[in-house]
Amino acid sequence: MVALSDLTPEQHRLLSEQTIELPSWAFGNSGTRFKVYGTPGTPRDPFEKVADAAQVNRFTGMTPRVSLHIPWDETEDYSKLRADAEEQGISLGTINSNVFQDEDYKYGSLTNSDDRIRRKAIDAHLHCIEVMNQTGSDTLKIWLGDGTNYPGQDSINARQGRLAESLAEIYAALGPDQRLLLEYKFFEPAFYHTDVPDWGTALLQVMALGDRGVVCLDTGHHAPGTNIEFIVTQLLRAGRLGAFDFNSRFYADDDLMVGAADPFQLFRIMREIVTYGALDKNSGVNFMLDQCHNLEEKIPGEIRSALNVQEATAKALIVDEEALAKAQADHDVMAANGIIMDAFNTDVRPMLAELRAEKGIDPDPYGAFLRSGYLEKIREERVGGQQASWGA
Ligand code: AOS
Ligand code: ZN
Ligand code: ZN
Repeated sequence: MVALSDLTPEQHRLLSEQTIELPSWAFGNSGTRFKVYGTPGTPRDPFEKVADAAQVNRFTGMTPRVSLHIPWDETEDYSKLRADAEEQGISLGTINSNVFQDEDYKYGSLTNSDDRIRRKAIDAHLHCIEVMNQTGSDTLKIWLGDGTNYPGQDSINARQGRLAESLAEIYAALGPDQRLLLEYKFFEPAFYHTDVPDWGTALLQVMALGDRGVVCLDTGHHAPGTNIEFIVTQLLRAGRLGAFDFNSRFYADDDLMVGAADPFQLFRIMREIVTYGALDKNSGVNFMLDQCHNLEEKIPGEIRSALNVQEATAKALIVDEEALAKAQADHDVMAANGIIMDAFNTDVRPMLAELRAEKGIDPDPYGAFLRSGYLEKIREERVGGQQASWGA
């Protein structure tokens, strides 16, 4: 066990200031291609999604931003949405574009050889930038479903060229304080080749844009067995790790609660973040969730996920650095690994309960939310909640 008083003031500050951004779509209904199960009380519009996100922040004290998805969260009045969020103690974060749910994008969006369709996809991003200007968002996140299913279907090279040109036009429309965050994913919906399949492609594409081009690492977007923490360090070293989309996977892009499938992997990722000095809120790395709660209640699912990241972070912070440095210098493999495992196996939950008490929130966020009566209230008030997406 470890107590808050065991931490250095710097460790204490980092833990206390850590924030996680919530995805609006996690509050909507979602499912697989087989079935979407609804949850009573699901939000019917972006205002209700914001209200639910504010609840997660109220009980965890660490999720003060919510990402929007355009057009799923399209509204007439973004300044009202912004004011509503602020009134509830949160802000509107990253804006996610969507160029994967329109018939026109069947053969690609920003990579499409048809000028009309490519124009439409670029314009959809320019619209997202207009939204960002109203919501006060500083990041445009782009994930593309673009790719092909069969060799010969299209030229991989030509598509990379069109992608670069499209991104350059979008990047040029960003304000000086806005970033372009490009997300990669190795497959799905395309099965032969994907146009942004890996961190190398994403990195090359954003480096060609300029300093405000960064990469989003979604933990579920890698082949099984990939050493994700290695990629984290590579992107940090390049100064281009813009954000995480945290979630868990057992198979592919499962979008399950982060820390549910492999808490040790999450710990190893946070360990790279901590040792690189990238936990600080000014590091430029945004810690976001990208999850879908198909079976579980959505707000409790988001609360559990935030707490899982917080626990992994605390464990990454309490590693005995001095002993580890000595073991590494001595090439004492067993000792070094033992020190890391000691931290991972430490129960940090009582310390985090202390941290919450210090912030004036309930030490048990999950239980406190269930006791609050909010779920019962929205189940009664909201009828016919919104679907988030297919396997987002
Ligand atoms: C898709 O697989 C990606 O993970 C996206 O980050 C994300 O889920 C999407 O923007 C929501 O549609
Ligand atoms: Zn994602
Ligand atoms: Zn995904």
